[in-house]
Amino acid sequence: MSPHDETADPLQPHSHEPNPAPPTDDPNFKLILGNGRSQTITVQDLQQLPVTSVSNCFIVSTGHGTSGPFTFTGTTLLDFVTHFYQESWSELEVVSADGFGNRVFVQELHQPDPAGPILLAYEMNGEALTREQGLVRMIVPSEKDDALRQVKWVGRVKMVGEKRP
Ligand SMILES: Nc1nc2c(c(=O)[nH]1)N[C@H]1C(S)=C(S)[C@@H](COP(=O)(O)O)O[C@H]1N2
Ligand SMILES: [Mo]
Repeated sequence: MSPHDETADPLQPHSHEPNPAPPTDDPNFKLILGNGRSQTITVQDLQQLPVTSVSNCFIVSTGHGTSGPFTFTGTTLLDFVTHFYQESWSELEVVSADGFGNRVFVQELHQPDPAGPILLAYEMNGEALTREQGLVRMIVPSEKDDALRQVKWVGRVKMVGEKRP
C-alpha cells in the first residue's frame, strides 16, 4: 500500500511515513511558469546552471531516525526559477508524483536561512543521487526537526502568482 493517499492534496500536511520507492523511473520534471507555460526540465538542464553545495544537511525522519551529515549539491531554487522566469511570483509548489509536496515562498529564497539556500539537488557527498535516493530532490537546509520539506523525486515545480486583492 502506498504511504500516501494519492487523492489527497499533496501540499497539505501529510504523514511522516516516508515512501522508499520512486513513483516513476523518470528524473525529468515539469516547470510550470507564472504565465501558465510549461516545460520539461532534465537533470542535464539543472547541471548547466550555477552549482551550489550545502554541507551539514540532515534528513531528520521522525520514524526512522536521522541520517547525515550530507553535502548536497545542485542548483539553488532561486537560480533555477530566475533562469526560466523573471516576472514576479509569490509561491512555488514543489510536488512529487507520489503525492508528497511542499510550498516555498519567494521570501525564503531571497532571505535564505543561515543553514543554507534551498536546493534542487542532484548530488550527495560528491556522487550523483540515484533515482532511489530521490533524484531530483529538494533540500531545505533550515529544516532540522523533521523531513517534511525534503521532497524526493520532484515531479513538478509550479509558480503561483502574486495574490491580488
Ligand atoms: N516524494 C517524497 N518525498 C519525501 C517523502 C515521501 O514520502 N515522498 N517522505 C518524506 C519524509 S516523511 C522523510 S522522513 C524523508 C525520508 O528521506 P530518506 O528516504 O532520504 O531517509 O523524505 C521526505 N520526502
Ligand atoms: Mo518523515
